[in-house]
Amino acid sequence: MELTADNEIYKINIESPETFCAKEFKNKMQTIRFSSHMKISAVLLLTLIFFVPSCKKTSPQSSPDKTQSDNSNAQTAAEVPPPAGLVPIPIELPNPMFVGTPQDFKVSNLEKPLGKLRPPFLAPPGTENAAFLKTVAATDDVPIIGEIEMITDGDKQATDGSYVELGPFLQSVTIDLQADYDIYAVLLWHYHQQARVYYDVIVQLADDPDFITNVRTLFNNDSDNSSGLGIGSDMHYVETAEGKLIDAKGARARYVRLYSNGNSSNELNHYIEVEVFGKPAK
Ligand SMILES: [Ca+2]
Ligand SMILES: [Ca+2]
Repeated sequence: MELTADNEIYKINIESPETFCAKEFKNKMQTIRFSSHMKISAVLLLTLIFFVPSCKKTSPQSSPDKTQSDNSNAQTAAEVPPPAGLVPIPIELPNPMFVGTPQDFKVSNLEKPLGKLRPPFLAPPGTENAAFLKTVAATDDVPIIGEIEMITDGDKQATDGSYVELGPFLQSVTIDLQADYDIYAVLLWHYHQQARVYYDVIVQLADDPDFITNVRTLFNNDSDNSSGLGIGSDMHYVETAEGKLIDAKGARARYVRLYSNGNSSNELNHYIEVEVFGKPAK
């Protein structure tokens, strides 16, 4: 007799053991046990096949409100304009002269490279480079290479002929914007033919050319006060074609001064360009 996975047949056979010899009965019982296990396993398997996918299927449906909520949030985020109607400032970058950033500088407190382009810097519409072609004064007014005027001539290329070289020790350049501006960012390029770190980089604003009245420091990475202008907590950074962008937070000023004190390659001080993004004060 063929055994099937039917409880009724098992019952009949078990109730009539005398029709089997002892060996046959034992074999039959093992087969029944095996079949029972198979049956239980089959039931479990069927349960898993039908129940689990139905769980997966129902779970997204069980939270339709959340899905709709996520979608509406995404739409809301896309529709929200930048804070207070701000727009990216119009930065034009020069050609890069090297790719990547060497990591073998023995410079303390060195900023880690971003590893990608700097995100757009946002400021009120109409913010422009107020330093373009404006007058520059320097502590070293007889540069070793180039002319002081090159700092605001709009040429930001790294090549020879595009940078001005000032003497060693602490040197500064001062840009006269010729009127008060609400300044949102200062963007500067010391040098970007090769990766370098410039020391004692300090950027200040003031209301007068001698930096006596209403002096504000926007950036200072002179960690040991070798400049005598106070200890700065900003980080050293590696010069690249992107320049160094410093947030000025809308501070109002006419004069912008930048200090440096040599660099990781030599004791000299260099400038390719300084841009001051602002709007005329009203
Ligand atoms: Ca220039
Ligand atoms: Ca220093």
